[in-house]
Amino acid sequence: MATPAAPSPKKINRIGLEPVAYRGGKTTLCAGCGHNAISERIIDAFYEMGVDPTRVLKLSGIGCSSKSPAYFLGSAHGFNSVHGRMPSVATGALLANRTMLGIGVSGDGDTGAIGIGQFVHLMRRNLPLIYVIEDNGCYGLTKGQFSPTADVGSRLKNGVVNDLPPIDVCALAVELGATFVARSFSGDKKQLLSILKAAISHRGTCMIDVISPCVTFNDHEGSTKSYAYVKEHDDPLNEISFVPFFQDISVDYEPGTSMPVRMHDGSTLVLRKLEESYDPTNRTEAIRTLHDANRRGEFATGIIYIEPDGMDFLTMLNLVDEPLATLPLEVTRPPRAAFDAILDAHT
Ligand SMILES: Cc1ncc(C[n+]2csc(CCOP(=O)(O)OP(=O)(O)O)c2C)c(N)n1
Ligand code: SF4
Ligand SMILES: [Mg+2]
Repeated sequence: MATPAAPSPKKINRIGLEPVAYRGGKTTLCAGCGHNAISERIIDAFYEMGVDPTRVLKLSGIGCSSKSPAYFLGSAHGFNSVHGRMPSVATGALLANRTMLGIGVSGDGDTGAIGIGQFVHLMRRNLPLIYVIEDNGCYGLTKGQFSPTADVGSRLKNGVVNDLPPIDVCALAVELGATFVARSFSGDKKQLLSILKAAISHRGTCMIDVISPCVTFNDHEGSTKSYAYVKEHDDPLNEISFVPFFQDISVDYEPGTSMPVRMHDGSTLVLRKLEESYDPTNRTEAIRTLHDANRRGEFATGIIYIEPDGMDFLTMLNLVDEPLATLPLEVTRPPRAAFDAILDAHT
């Protein structure tokens, strides 16, 4: 009798979890929506980096995009907040527990319209948070109206033409002080995965604008956020290799054409220049490059700006090591005698 084949070993990551531990609920978004592809990459990135999902805080506002956190990391802590108000909820939550890894998912409407005030202050604070914009140039959930990232001349299905200039959320983030700014495309698995893994290693605000076509309302000819248009006009600035701190591999790179960036957690990001002489550590150059690409009707993708050693908001506040959320009552509440002393001083 033939001996039965030994079962193949289960695929696990460095903390012993299987990929299924990183999945969430079944998506209720339209089949083919770019947002679903982004959830898949988030699942892959957190699995490959061996992040404990129970130590993750996932947040969002309102929109099809903001429903996405329900579809990844089912055992993480989640908060689906109010339209455009996720940044303040994230700030409060991370202040209460600085040991959590925060990821927020927003939409171009959620961020660029009702939430623009909150977005601006989040970018200048450098809160340690991965902030993903699932950017389809429209309000998908409310049936496809133009959002503030829609390009001039872009057309709705019913023929209406957008004649307002767009907000470039990447240029805005760079200008305001975000320390990790990237742009990608939901259809570019490799690039988006590398960017997300690097973002997990960064300490500070990671603003990642992902062009994510809305197949139901904004994927037709005449739209500049359709799969066909984005594929045709994607202009990558760099090719990204990422070596996490737990892989003991020495990184080979050609000086002049590649640039290694040492991340906060000891990982290495190697950026091979595709655009001649592009330096992603130069803020002014980043903004100029984004303006040039916009003028040509192209999307500059990749790591647009990176400052690996910038001071983050929580460090700046000089918080105690123990998370505020778990400090015992005896520490957070002054004793009766202290209150009495204050009252006595005022009588
Ligand atoms: C205070 C408030 N105003 C307006 C709305 C209606 N609304 C819901 S989602 C949305 C826009 C969503 O667009 P976006 O953020 O781009 O997400 P998408 O659906 O395109 O992924 C709007 C205007 C709301 N829910 N709450
Ligand atoms: S309406 Fe558009 S954005 Fe919303 S789920 Fe469908 S394809 Fe995605
Ligand atoms: Mg949208």
